[in-house]
Amino acid sequence: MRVILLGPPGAGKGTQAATLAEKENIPHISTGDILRQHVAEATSLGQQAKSYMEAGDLVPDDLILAMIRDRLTQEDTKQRGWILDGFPRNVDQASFLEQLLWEIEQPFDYAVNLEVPDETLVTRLLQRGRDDDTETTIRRRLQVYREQTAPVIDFYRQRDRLQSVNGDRSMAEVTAALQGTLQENPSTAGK
Ligand code: B4P
Repeated sequence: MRVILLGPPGAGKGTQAATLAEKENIPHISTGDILRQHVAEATSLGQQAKSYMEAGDLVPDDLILAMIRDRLTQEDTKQRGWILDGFPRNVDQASFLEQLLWEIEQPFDYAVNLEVPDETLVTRLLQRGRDDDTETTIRRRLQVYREQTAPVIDFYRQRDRLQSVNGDRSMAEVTAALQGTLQENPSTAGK
């Protein structure tokens, strides 16, 4: 199974990707987690990414694209698939991913968009309280989402590869809905 999980900040991408990856025994590839690891280790990438993340802006593509190429060409992605969480975040990243997956012969099954209203997103993120979960940063992340990430939904809709799931429910209900959606396609079921 190769799945791209889309949705605004706080939609439950990270939460659901971790659950699905464990159930399916596939790698969970989160660009947010990889970046936070770099920041924690103060690598050169982490030092460059930190200020963008703190401001709620996207980290520039020249840093992100090399990072994702490196991750998707590691050995563990070649077996049972993967679940991508937090990437692509703009249309240029989506085009890059399309080309990369073609090159490495790993076509994805679906992009699944988790739909959650803004009020729920803000409440969830304020409760979580990560460093970038302040009211100002959350507002900026939602703005960046609307301007840069939302067009990625149309990118996959135009390719007839988009599924939508209502993420405004309990975690278990969202997981069940996601699994149902992914298994509707006979080419992904059981893989
Ligand atoms: P991410 O780490 O991707 O952060 P996110 O979108 O805010 O989180 P996510 O949506 O996964 O949170 P979740 O719902 O799981 O990105 C952080 C930053 O990194 C970005 O702002 C950007 O700067 C940078 N970045 C990452 N990828 C990038 C890229 N490709 N290009 C450029 N920059 C990039 O969790 C939210 C909370 O809701 C949790 O507390 C969870 O427990 C709760 N929750 C989840 N589901 C719930 C449910 N059903 N009910 C109740 N609570 C729920």
